[in-house]
Amino acid sequence: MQIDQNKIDGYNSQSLRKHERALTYLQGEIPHADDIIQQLGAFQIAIPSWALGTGGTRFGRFPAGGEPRNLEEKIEDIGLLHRLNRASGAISLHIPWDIPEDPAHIRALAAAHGLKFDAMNSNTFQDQPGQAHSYKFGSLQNVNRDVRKQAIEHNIEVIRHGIALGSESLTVWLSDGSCFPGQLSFRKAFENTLEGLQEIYAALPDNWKMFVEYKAFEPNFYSTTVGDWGQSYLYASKLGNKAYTLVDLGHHLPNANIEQIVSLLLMEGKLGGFHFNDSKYGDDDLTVGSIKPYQLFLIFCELVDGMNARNMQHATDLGWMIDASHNVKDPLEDLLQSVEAIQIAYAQALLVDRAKLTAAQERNDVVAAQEILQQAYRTDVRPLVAEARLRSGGVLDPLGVYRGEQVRAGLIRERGLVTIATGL
Ligand code: AFD
Ligand code: MN
Ligand code: MN
Repeated sequence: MQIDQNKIDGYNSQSLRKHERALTYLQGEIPHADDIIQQLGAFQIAIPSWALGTGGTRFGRFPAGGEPRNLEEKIEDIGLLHRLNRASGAISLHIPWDIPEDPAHIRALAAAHGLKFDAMNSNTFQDQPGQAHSYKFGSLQNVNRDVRKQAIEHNIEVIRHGIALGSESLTVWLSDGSCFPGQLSFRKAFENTLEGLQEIYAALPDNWKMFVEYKAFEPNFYSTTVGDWGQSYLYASKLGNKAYTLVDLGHHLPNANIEQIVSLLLMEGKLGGFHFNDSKYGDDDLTVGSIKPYQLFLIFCELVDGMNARNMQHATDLGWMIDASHNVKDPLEDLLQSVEAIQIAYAQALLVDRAKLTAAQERNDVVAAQEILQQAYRTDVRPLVAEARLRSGGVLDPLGVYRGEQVRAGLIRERGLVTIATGL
Protein backbone atom coordinates (compact mmCIF):
# COMPACT_ATOMS: atom_id res chain seq x y z
CA MET A 1 0.00 0.00 0.00
CA GLN A 2 1.85 3.10 -1.23
CA ILE A 3 1.10 6.75 -0.31
CA ASP A 4 2.82 9.01 -2.81
CA GLN A 5 5.13 11.83 -1.73
CA ASN A 6 2.95 14.58 -3.30
CA LYS A 7 0.02 13.58 -1.11
CA ILE A 8 2.30 13.45 1.91
CA ASP A 9 3.65 16.91 1.11
CA GLY A 10 0.07 18.08 0.75
CA TYR A 11 -0.87 16.76 4.17
CA ASN A 12 2.24 18.33 5.68
CA SER A 13 1.65 21.78 4.13
CA GLN A 14 -1.88 22.02 5.52
CA SER A 15 -0.69 22.16 9.12
CA LEU A 16 2.92 23.25 8.72
CA ARG A 17 2.37 26.88 9.80
CA LYS A 18 0.72 25.85 13.05
CA HIS A 19 3.54 23.39 13.65
CA GLU A 20 6.22 25.99 12.95
CA ARG A 21 4.68 28.44 15.45
CA ALA A 22 4.60 25.78 18.17
CA LEU A 23 8.12 24.61 17.36
CA THR A 24 9.53 28.16 17.42
CA TYR A 25 7.96 28.69 20.84
CA LEU A 26 9.53 25.49 22.22
CA GLN A 27 12.91 26.31 20.70
CA GLY A 28 12.70 29.62 22.54
CA GLU A 29 11.81 27.93 25.82
CA ILE A 30 14.16 24.91 25.61
CA PRO A 31 17.83 25.71 24.88
CA HIS A 32 18.63 22.12 23.87
CA ALA A 33 15.47 21.62 21.77
CA ASP A 34 17.44 20.78 18.65
CA ASP A 35 19.50 18.16 20.49
CA ILE A 36 16.25 16.54 21.58
CA ILE A 37 14.97 16.58 18.00
CA GLN A 38 18.18 14.96 16.84
CA GLN A 39 17.96 12.24 19.53
CA LEU A 40 14.34 11.59 18.63
CA GLY A 41 15.30 11.20 14.98
CA ALA A 42 17.80 8.47 15.88
CA PHE A 43 15.40 6.59 18.16
CA GLN A 44 13.84 3.56 16.43
CA ILE A 45 11.18 1.31 17.93
CA ALA A 46 10.86 -2.27 16.69
CA ILE A 47 7.41 -3.46 15.69
CA PRO A 48 6.39 -7.04 16.56
CA SER A 49 5.16 -9.05 13.59
CA TRP A 50 2.31 -10.44 15.71
CA ALA A 51 0.89 -6.97 16.44
CA LEU A 52 -0.06 -6.29 12.82
CA GLY A 53 -3.22 -8.32 13.13
CA THR A 54 -6.09 -8.41 15.58
CA GLY A 55 -4.76 -10.34 18.56
CA GLY A 56 -7.95 -11.40 20.26
CA THR A 57 -8.31 -12.91 23.70
CA ARG A 58 -9.09 -16.45 24.91
CA PHE A 59 -12.74 -15.45 24.54
CA GLY A 60 -12.53 -14.69 20.86
CA ARG A 61 -11.04 -12.68 18.04
CA PHE A 62 -12.80 -10.11 15.87
CA PRO A 63 -10.59 -9.52 12.83
CA ALA A 64 -11.23 -6.21 11.11
CA GLY A 65 -10.01 -7.12 7.64
CA GLY A 66 -6.92 -6.15 5.72
CA GLU A 67 -4.61 -8.08 8.00
CA PRO A 68 -1.29 -9.28 6.57
CA ARG A 69 -1.53 -12.83 5.15
CA ASN A 70 2.18 -13.59 5.18
CA LEU A 71 5.58 -12.33 6.22
CA GLU A 72 5.96 -10.17 3.11
CA GLU A 73 2.74 -8.27 3.91
CA LYS A 74 3.82 -7.87 7.54
CA ILE A 75 7.02 -6.25 6.32
CA GLU A 76 5.03 -4.03 3.95
CA ASP A 77 2.75 -2.91 6.78
CA ILE A 78 5.68 -1.96 9.00
CA GLY A 79 7.26 -0.29 5.99
CA LEU A 80 4.11 1.83 5.74
CA LEU A 81 4.29 2.78 9.42
CA HIS A 82 7.96 3.66 9.01
CA ARG A 83 7.20 5.69 5.87
CA LEU A 84 4.87 7.81 7.95
CA ASN A 85 6.69 8.12 11.30
CA ARG A 86 10.32 7.27 10.39
CA ALA A 87 10.59 5.70 13.85
CA SER A 88 9.53 2.08 13.21
CA GLY A 89 12.72 0.96 11.51
CA ALA A 90 12.76 -2.65 12.72
CA ILE A 91 10.63 -5.78 12.81
CA SER A 92 10.70 -8.48 15.47
CA LEU A 93 9.78 -11.95 14.24
CA HIS A 94 8.13 -14.86 16.01
CA ILE A 95 9.17 -18.39 15.07
CA PRO A 96 7.55 -20.63 13.79
CA TRP A 97 4.88 -18.14 12.78
CA ASP A 98 7.33 -16.09 10.66
CA ILE A 99 9.70 -18.70 9.24
CA PRO A 100 11.17 -17.09 6.09
CA GLU A 101 10.94 -19.39 3.02
CA ASP A 102 13.65 -17.36 1.30
CA PRO A 103 15.68 -15.38 3.89
CA ALA A 104 17.64 -13.43 1.28
CA HIS A 105 14.41 -12.25 -0.36
CA ILE A 106 12.87 -11.35 3.01
CA ARG A 107 16.01 -9.52 4.07
CA ALA A 108 16.05 -7.55 0.80
CA LEU A 109 12.35 -6.71 1.10
CA ALA A 110 12.86 -5.42 4.64
CA ALA A 111 15.87 -3.37 3.55
CA ALA A 112 13.82 -1.86 0.71
CA HIS A 113 11.43 -0.58 3.40
CA GLY A 114 14.31 0.66 5.58
CA LEU A 115 13.73 -2.08 8.15
CA LYS A 116 16.20 -4.11 10.21
CA PHE A 117 15.47 -7.33 12.05
CA ASP A 118 15.25 -6.79 15.78
CA ALA A 119 15.12 -9.63 18.34
CA MET A 120 13.86 -13.06 17.27
CA ASN A 121 11.20 -14.58 19.54
CA SER A 122 10.99 -18.31 20.23
CA ASN A 123 7.77 -20.11 21.00
CA THR A 124 7.65 -22.92 23.52
CA PHE A 125 4.27 -21.88 24.85
CA GLN A 126 2.28 -23.63 22.14
CA ASP A 127 2.38 -27.15 20.68
CA GLN A 128 2.85 -26.99 16.93
CA PRO A 129 1.27 -29.55 14.55
CA GLY A 130 3.36 -32.70 14.48
CA GLN A 131 5.44 -31.71 17.48
CA ALA A 132 6.97 -34.79 19.14
CA HIS A 133 6.66 -33.66 22.76
CA SER A 134 4.05 -31.43 24.37
CA TYR A 135 4.80 -28.27 26.34
CA LYS A 136 1.67 -28.70 28.43
CA PHE A 137 3.77 -28.97 31.63
CA GLY A 138 6.43 -26.54 30.52
CA SER A 139 9.38 -26.50 28.18
CA LEU A 140 12.85 -25.81 29.61
CA GLN A 141 11.55 -26.59 33.12
CA ASN A 142 9.93 -29.87 32.11
CA VAL A 143 10.66 -32.98 34.16
CA ASN A 144 10.99 -34.89 30.87
CA ARG A 145 14.47 -34.49 29.33
CA ASP A 146 13.11 -35.03 25.80
CA VAL A 147 10.75 -32.06 26.17
CA ARG A 148 13.58 -29.87 27.44
CA LYS A 149 15.79 -30.99 24.56
CA GLN A 150 13.07 -30.16 22.01
CA ALA A 151 12.72 -26.64 23.48
CA ILE A 152 16.48 -26.10 23.41
CA GLU A 153 16.66 -27.23 19.78
CA HIS A 154 13.76 -24.92 18.87
CA ASN A 155 15.55 -21.91 20.33
CA ILE A 156 18.75 -22.81 18.51
CA GLU A 157 16.73 -23.08 15.28
CA VAL A 158 15.35 -19.58 15.97
CA ILE A 159 18.91 -18.28 16.31
CA ARG A 160 19.73 -19.85 12.93
CA HIS A 161 16.78 -18.07 11.29
CA GLY A 162 17.89 -14.83 12.92
CA ILE A 163 21.46 -15.14 11.65
CA ALA A 164 20.15 -15.51 8.09
CA LEU A 165 18.16 -12.27 8.49
CA GLY A 166 20.79 -10.18 10.25
CA SER A 167 19.13 -10.18 13.65
CA GLU A 168 21.49 -10.03 16.64
CA SER A 169 19.31 -11.01 19.56
CA LEU A 170 17.02 -13.72 20.86
CA THR A 171 14.18 -13.09 23.29
CA VAL A 172 13.23 -16.08 25.39
CA TRP A 173 9.85 -15.72 27.04
CA LEU A 174 8.92 -18.92 28.88
CA SER A 175 5.31 -19.45 29.85
CA ASP A 176 6.58 -22.23 32.11
CA GLY A 177 5.32 -22.45 35.67
CA SER A 178 2.58 -24.17 37.62
CA CYS A 179 -1.11 -23.77 38.31
CA PHE A 180 -1.28 -25.37 41.71
CA PRO A 181 0.77 -25.66 44.88
CA GLY A 182 2.83 -28.84 44.87
CA GLN A 183 2.69 -29.26 41.11
CA LEU A 184 6.43 -28.77 40.70
CA SER A 185 9.65 -28.30 42.61
CA PHE A 186 10.63 -24.61 42.33
CA ARG A 187 14.30 -25.55 42.64
CA LYS A 188 14.17 -28.31 40.01
CA ALA A 189 12.23 -26.04 37.64
CA PHE A 190 14.87 -23.33 38.08
CA GLU A 191 17.77 -25.77 37.63
CA ASN A 192 16.26 -27.36 34.51
CA THR A 193 15.51 -23.95 33.03
CA LEU A 194 18.99 -22.64 33.74
CA GLU A 195 20.57 -25.72 32.18
CA GLY A 196 18.46 -25.27 29.04
CA LEU A 197 19.18 -21.56 28.83
CA GLN A 198 22.90 -22.34 29.16
CA GLU A 199 22.74 -24.71 26.16
CA ILE A 200 20.91 -22.05 24.13
CA TYR A 201 23.34 -19.36 25.32
CA ALA A 202 26.27 -21.50 24.13
CA ALA A 203 24.79 -21.42 20.61
CA LEU A 204 24.65 -17.59 20.51
CA PRO A 205 27.02 -15.95 18.02
CA ASP A 206 29.57 -13.66 19.70
CA ASN A 207 27.75 -10.50 18.63
CA TRP A 208 24.32 -11.65 19.81
CA LYS A 209 22.41 -10.88 22.99
CA MET A 210 19.90 -13.09 24.79
CA PHE A 211 16.97 -11.41 26.52
CA VAL A 212 15.37 -13.37 29.36
CA GLU A 213 11.85 -11.99 29.62
CA TYR A 214 9.99 -12.30 32.92
CA LYS A 215 6.24 -12.32 33.57
CA ALA A 216 4.38 -12.47 36.88
CA PHE A 217 1.56 -14.77 35.74
CA GLU A 218 -0.34 -16.15 32.71
CA PRO A 219 -0.71 -18.73 31.30
CA ASN A 220 0.32 -20.29 34.61
CA PHE A 221 -1.55 -18.98 37.61
CA TYR A 222 0.25 -20.24 40.74
CA SER A 223 3.90 -19.75 39.80
CA THR A 224 5.91 -18.66 36.78
CA THR A 225 9.43 -20.01 36.43
CA VAL A 226 10.79 -16.71 35.13
CA GLY A 227 8.30 -14.71 37.15
CA ASP A 228 9.92 -11.43 38.13
CA TRP A 229 12.89 -9.21 37.56
CA GLY A 230 14.88 -10.90 40.34
CA GLN A 231 14.57 -14.34 38.75
CA SER A 232 15.36 -12.99 35.31
CA TYR A 233 18.37 -11.14 36.72
CA LEU A 234 19.51 -14.36 38.44
CA TYR A 235 19.34 -16.33 35.17
CA ALA A 236 20.99 -13.55 33.16
CA SER A 237 23.78 -13.19 35.71
CA LYS A 238 24.47 -16.94 35.77
CA LEU A 239 24.39 -17.17 31.96
CA GLY A 240 27.05 -14.58 31.17
CA ASN A 241 27.71 -11.18 29.62
CA LYS A 242 25.56 -11.76 26.54
CA ALA A 243 22.43 -12.35 28.64
CA TYR A 244 20.14 -9.59 29.83
CA THR A 245 16.77 -9.01 31.40
CA LEU A 246 13.88 -7.91 29.23
CA VAL A 247 11.22 -5.70 30.84
CA ASP A 248 7.72 -6.05 29.42
CA LEU A 249 5.65 -3.29 31.00
CA GLY A 250 2.59 -5.54 31.24
CA HIS A 251 4.39 -8.28 33.16
CA HIS A 252 4.35 -6.94 36.69
CA LEU A 253 2.00 -7.33 39.60
CA PRO A 254 -0.32 -4.33 40.03
CA ASN A 255 1.40 -1.15 41.26
CA ALA A 256 4.92 -2.55 40.87
CA ASN A 257 7.47 0.24 40.73
CA ILE A 258 8.78 -0.47 37.24
CA GLU A 259 10.91 2.64 37.06
CA GLN A 260 12.83 1.46 40.15
CA ILE A 261 13.34 -1.99 38.57
CA VAL A 262 14.61 -0.36 35.39
CA SER A 263 16.98 1.89 37.34
CA LEU A 264 18.58 -1.02 39.23
CA LEU A 265 18.85 -3.37 36.24
CA LEU A 266 20.48 -0.56 34.25
CA MET A 267 22.84 0.15 37.18
CA GLU A 268 23.95 -3.51 37.04
CA GLY A 269 24.36 -3.47 33.25
CA LYS A 270 21.76 -6.22 32.92
CA LEU A 271 18.86 -4.33 31.31
CA GLY A 272 18.55 -5.66 27.77
CA GLY A 273 15.46 -4.00 26.51
CA PHE A 274 11.73 -3.41 26.64
CA HIS A 275 8.42 -4.64 25.40
CA PHE A 276 6.32 -1.49 25.58
CA ASN A 277 2.58 -1.57 26.15
CA ASP A 278 0.16 -0.35 28.79
CA SER A 279 -2.18 -2.08 31.16
CA LYS A 280 -4.78 -1.56 33.84
CA TYR A 281 -5.00 -5.03 35.37
CA GLY A 282 -2.47 -7.47 33.94
CA ASP A 283 -0.81 -8.26 30.64
CA ASP A 284 -3.51 -6.30 28.85
CA ASP A 285 -1.26 -5.34 25.97
CA LEU A 286 -2.99 -1.95 25.58
CA THR A 287 -1.71 0.99 23.58
CA VAL A 288 1.51 2.40 25.04
CA GLY A 289 0.82 5.39 27.27
CA SER A 290 -2.95 5.03 27.06
CA ILE A 291 -3.49 4.22 30.75
CA LYS A 292 -0.38 5.25 32.75
CA PRO A 293 1.54 7.84 30.69
CA TYR A 294 3.21 9.29 33.81
CA GLN A 295 4.68 5.86 34.66
CA LEU A 296 6.03 5.65 31.09
CA PHE A 297 7.64 9.07 31.55
CA LEU A 298 9.18 8.05 34.90
CA ILE A 299 10.58 4.90 33.29
CA PHE A 300 12.19 7.02 30.60
CA CYS A 301 13.58 9.38 33.25
CA GLU A 302 15.41 6.41 34.80
CA LEU A 303 16.52 5.21 31.38
CA VAL A 304 17.97 8.54 30.33
CA ASP A 305 19.70 8.99 33.70
CA GLY A 306 20.97 5.40 33.83
CA MET A 307 22.13 5.28 30.21
CA ASN A 308 23.93 8.61 30.56
CA ALA A 309 25.65 7.35 33.71
CA ARG A 310 26.97 4.39 31.69
CA ASN A 311 27.76 6.43 28.56
CA MET A 312 25.32 4.30 26.58
CA GLN A 313 23.90 5.21 23.20
CA HIS A 314 20.19 5.73 23.78
CA ALA A 315 19.13 4.60 20.33
CA THR A 316 21.25 1.46 19.98
CA ASP A 317 22.38 0.08 23.33
CA LEU A 318 19.02 -1.25 24.47
CA GLY A 319 16.26 -3.14 22.64
CA TRP A 320 13.23 -0.85 22.14
CA MET A 321 10.17 -2.78 21.06
CA ILE A 322 6.41 -2.69 21.32
CA ASP A 323 4.64 -5.84 22.43
CA ALA A 324 0.91 -5.37 22.31
CA SER A 325 -2.19 -7.09 21.10
CA HIS A 326 -5.04 -5.25 19.46
CA ASN A 327 -8.63 -6.26 19.90
CA VAL A 328 -10.85 -3.27 19.20
CA LYS A 329 -8.52 -0.98 17.26
CA ASP A 330 -7.02 -1.02 13.80
CA PRO A 331 -3.59 -2.53 14.58
CA LEU A 332 -1.71 -0.04 12.42
CA GLU A 333 -3.44 2.95 14.04
CA ASP A 334 -2.65 1.51 17.46
CA LEU A 335 1.01 1.09 16.52
CA LEU A 336 1.24 4.67 15.21
CA GLN A 337 -0.19 5.84 18.55
CA SER A 338 2.20 3.62 20.52
CA VAL A 339 5.32 4.79 18.72
CA GLU A 340 4.36 8.43 19.28
CA ALA A 341 3.65 7.80 22.99
CA ILE A 342 7.13 6.36 23.41
CA GLN A 343 8.70 9.29 21.57
CA ILE A 344 6.78 11.79 23.74
CA ALA A 345 7.87 10.11 26.99
CA TYR A 346 11.47 10.01 25.78
CA ALA A 347 11.41 13.69 24.76
CA GLN A 348 9.87 14.70 28.10
CA ALA A 349 12.54 12.72 29.97
CA LEU A 350 15.22 14.56 27.98
CA LEU A 351 13.76 17.83 29.29
CA VAL A 352 14.45 16.97 32.93
CA ASP A 353 17.13 19.18 34.43
CA ARG A 354 19.19 16.41 36.03
CA ALA A 355 21.58 18.76 37.86
CA LYS A 356 18.70 20.66 39.47
CA LEU A 357 16.96 17.38 40.34
CA THR A 358 20.09 15.96 41.97
CA ALA A 359 20.58 19.17 43.95
CA ALA A 360 16.98 19.02 45.18
CA GLN A 361 17.47 15.37 46.16
CA GLU A 362 20.70 16.18 47.99
CA ARG A 363 18.88 18.74 50.13
CA ASN A 364 15.79 16.60 50.54
CA ASP A 365 13.68 19.22 48.84
CA VAL A 366 10.83 16.91 47.91
CA VAL A 367 8.59 19.53 46.40
CA ALA A 368 11.34 20.98 44.20
CA ALA A 369 12.26 17.50 42.98
CA GLN A 370 8.66 16.71 42.14
CA GLU A 371 8.18 20.06 40.43
CA ILE A 372 11.24 19.48 38.22
CA LEU A 373 9.79 16.19 37.00
CA GLN A 374 6.27 17.50 36.58
CA GLN A 375 7.47 20.58 34.73
CA ALA A 376 9.03 18.27 32.12
CA TYR A 377 6.02 15.95 32.05
CA ARG A 378 3.59 18.85 31.58
CA THR A 379 5.48 20.22 28.58
CA ASP A 380 3.76 19.51 25.27
CA VAL A 381 6.72 18.10 23.33
CA ARG A 382 4.69 16.92 20.35
CA PRO A 383 6.11 19.67 18.07
CA LEU A 384 9.62 18.30 18.80
CA VAL A 385 8.47 14.78 17.91
CA ALA A 386 6.75 16.04 14.75
CA GLU A 387 9.84 18.02 13.74
CA ALA A 388 12.02 14.94 14.17
CA ARG A 389 9.64 13.07 11.86
CA LEU A 390 9.69 15.83 9.26
CA ARG A 391 13.49 16.12 9.32
CA SER A 392 13.69 12.36 8.76
CA GLY A 393 11.39 12.55 5.74
CA GLY A 394 8.24 11.50 7.56
CA VAL A 395 4.84 13.03 8.02
CA LEU A 396 3.69 15.74 10.39
CA ASP A 397 0.58 13.76 11.36
CA PRO A 398 0.98 10.02 10.63
CA LEU A 399 -2.42 9.02 12.01
CA GLY A 400 -4.11 11.81 10.06
CA VAL A 401 -2.51 10.70 6.81
CA TYR A 402 -3.26 7.04 7.49
CA ARG A 403 -6.92 7.82 8.11
CA GLY A 404 -7.19 10.45 5.42
CA GLU A 405 -5.84 8.04 2.87
CA GLN A 406 -8.24 5.32 4.01
CA VAL A 407 -5.31 2.91 4.20
CA ARG A 408 -7.26 0.29 6.14
CA ALA A 409 -10.02 0.38 3.51
CA GLY A 410 -7.37 -0.07 0.83
CA LEU A 411 -5.85 -3.03 2.63
CA ILE A 412 -9.26 -4.67 3.07
CA ARG A 413 -9.91 -4.21 -0.64
CA GLU A 414 -6.53 -5.79 -1.41
CA ARG A 415 -6.51 -8.53 1.21
CA GLY A 416 -10.06 -8.93 2.38
CA LEU A 417 -11.02 -10.29 5.77
CA VAL A 418 -8.05 -12.44 6.71
CA THR A 419 -7.86 -14.69 9.73
CA ILE A 420 -4.21 -15.06 10.67
CA ALA A 421 -3.56 -17.66 13.34
CA THR A 422 -0.75 -15.89 15.12
CA GLY A 423 -2.55 -13.51 17.42
CA LEU A 424 -1.26 -13.69 20.96
C1 AFD B 1 3.01 -12.64 25.04
C2 AFD B 1 3.83 -12.85 26.29
C3 AFD B 1 5.16 -12.11 26.20
C4 AFD B 1 5.90 -12.37 24.91
C5 AFD B 1 4.97 -12.17 23.73
C6 AFD B 1 5.64 -12.59 22.44
O1 AFD B 1 3.10 -12.36 27.39
O2 AFD B 1 4.95 -10.72 26.36
O3 AFD B 1 6.96 -11.41 24.80
O4 AFD B 1 3.79 -12.94 23.88
O5 AFD B 1 6.07 -13.92 22.53
O6 AFD B 1 2.59 -11.31 25.02
MN1 MN C 1 6.59 -9.38 25.80
MN1 MN D 1 3.04 -10.21 27.31
